[in-house]
Amino acid sequence: MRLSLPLLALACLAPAALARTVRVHLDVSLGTLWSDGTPQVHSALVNGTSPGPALRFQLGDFILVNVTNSLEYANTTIHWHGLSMMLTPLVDGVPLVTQWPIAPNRWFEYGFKAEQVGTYWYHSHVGLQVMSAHGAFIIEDPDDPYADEYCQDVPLMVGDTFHRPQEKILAGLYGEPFQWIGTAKALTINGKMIGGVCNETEAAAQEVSCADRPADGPAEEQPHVIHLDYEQTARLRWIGAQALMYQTIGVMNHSMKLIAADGTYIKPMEISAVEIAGGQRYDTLLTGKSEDEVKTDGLSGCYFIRSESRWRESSAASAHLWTGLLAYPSCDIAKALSSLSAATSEKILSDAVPKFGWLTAEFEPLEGAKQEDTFPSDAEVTRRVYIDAQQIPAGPSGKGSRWANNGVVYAEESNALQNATTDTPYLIQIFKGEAEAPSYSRAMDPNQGPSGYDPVSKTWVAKAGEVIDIVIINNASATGHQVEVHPWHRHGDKHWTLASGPGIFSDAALAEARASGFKKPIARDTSVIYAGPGATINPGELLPSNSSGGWLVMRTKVQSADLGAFLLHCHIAPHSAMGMSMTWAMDVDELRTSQAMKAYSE
Ligand SMILES: [Cu+2]
Repeated sequence: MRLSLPLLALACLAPAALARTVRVHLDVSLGTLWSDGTPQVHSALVNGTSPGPALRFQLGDFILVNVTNSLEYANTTIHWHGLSMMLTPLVDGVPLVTQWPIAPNRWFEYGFKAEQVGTYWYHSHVGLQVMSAHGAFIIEDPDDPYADEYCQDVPLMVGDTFHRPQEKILAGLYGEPFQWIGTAKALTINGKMIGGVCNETEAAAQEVSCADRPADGPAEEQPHVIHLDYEQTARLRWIGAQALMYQTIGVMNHSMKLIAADGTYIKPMEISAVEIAGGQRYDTLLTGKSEDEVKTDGLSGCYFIRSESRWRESSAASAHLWTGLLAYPSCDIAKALSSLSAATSEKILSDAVPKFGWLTAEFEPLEGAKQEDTFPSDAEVTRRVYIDAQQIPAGPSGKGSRWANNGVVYAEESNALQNATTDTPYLIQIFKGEAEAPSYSRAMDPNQGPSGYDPVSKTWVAKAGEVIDIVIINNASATGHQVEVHPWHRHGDKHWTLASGPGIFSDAALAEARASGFKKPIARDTSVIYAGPGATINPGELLPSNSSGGWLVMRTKVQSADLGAFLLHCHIAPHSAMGMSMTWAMDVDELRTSQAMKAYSE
């Protein structure tokens, strides 16, 4: 018995960091998912599953990922969400921005260094494949300040399901009349939830039957179970891989310690549930109860994980779900699962009426932790760029719909559904010095329109060393007048969430928000723009078109090591596909003339 203690201590030690080269192979293919009981045919999978494998690396690893495209109908790419792509902008994985997309039966080799510790993820960046072609990407920290506190490390991919093939959803989004994806049929964790039943009508609409479900029970059918011993601590890495639904997630009768956001350590906060939007990550520590406490609770050691939608309401009870299970040694898992009915329409987690901004105004970096970047002061800001984001009518009939940033609609659809393309990616245009390539001088020409935008290449252009406050304005839709909640994700480097607020943006509103919160902004890669009056949460209070329901300021520093062509986009998959995305060209002149690029052109 005495031997077990030192053995346990050994198991908790982090492995010594060594410089390594690590090779991974990811294959993107098509398959049918049964996450919530109803099939979803033609789902893009990674290595045959969704989520794909959780990848783990050590800081300093050189990572080589060979991606093969086994999709029959579409191109693909893989994006490394949250990683800076320092000096490797060609492998950021965005079709026709950083690379030619990978055609069916072709492959692409991604190579980059693990430069940042924390919780990240990978996903396809073509069409709506991100909905299922994704997985965790974790870089372990040799100086993890919490290393002694936990023995178990659990990636939890937060998801949602829609019961229609991705290419049909995409065709509907681009259709006239425009057809919205609709609210999610279910919320999931690691591609699973509890008590799903097969909807025969929805299965038949996809030309399959509920009886086609594999009888041997694929892993997708069982909910995710976290096995926890009494008084032990698990690090839970919540990864916002959902296509649409903003969610709040809690473990019944347990609180958690929130320790990191998008790979940045923050001053710990005790929370009862984590609120997460698509693209975001939160790390929490969950400490197990004692055996006595578990007995007192009278739940046989089985504590369900609860996922509820926020900001986007659903009439279906399925928006509020039991999605996983925390099981102590005394838990009889089969019995617990069979005794639980999946859906209830009741909201039982905190903030049933969502609170603007959740806790983000209180986030501060963890003092003493080794963090990558320091917050640039107001004096360092070189300019401010305003982005008016709005849903607009589109197409000859006016019955289509797109999302526009300052009136510009990003278009990926021209290449997403084809098998090959002859267009040249922005980054290659820059390297070659082509006339149509992004141009800083055009972008800064006041006669060309809003500062920072190059209308010829349709890109926003910046220079190394600049610190730019990007002010996103959450305009009411020009079609339906509603205001939604959007997670804005910047590729290429993190930004600081300077502040956000409801209503119309002004310097006074910014000053007020910073006086009451956002004292020490944190660096992250996905910040939510919330919706104040007129949001979908209050459907009776619609704003007139062109009124703002909220604003967000993302402070961005263009670092000389992080140059390239990078997207800044909404991480709601259908919004991004509908054009809610911008290409930012970070120092095209430097890229064109630097030694590395000279080598490219020779
Ligand atoms: Cu959006």
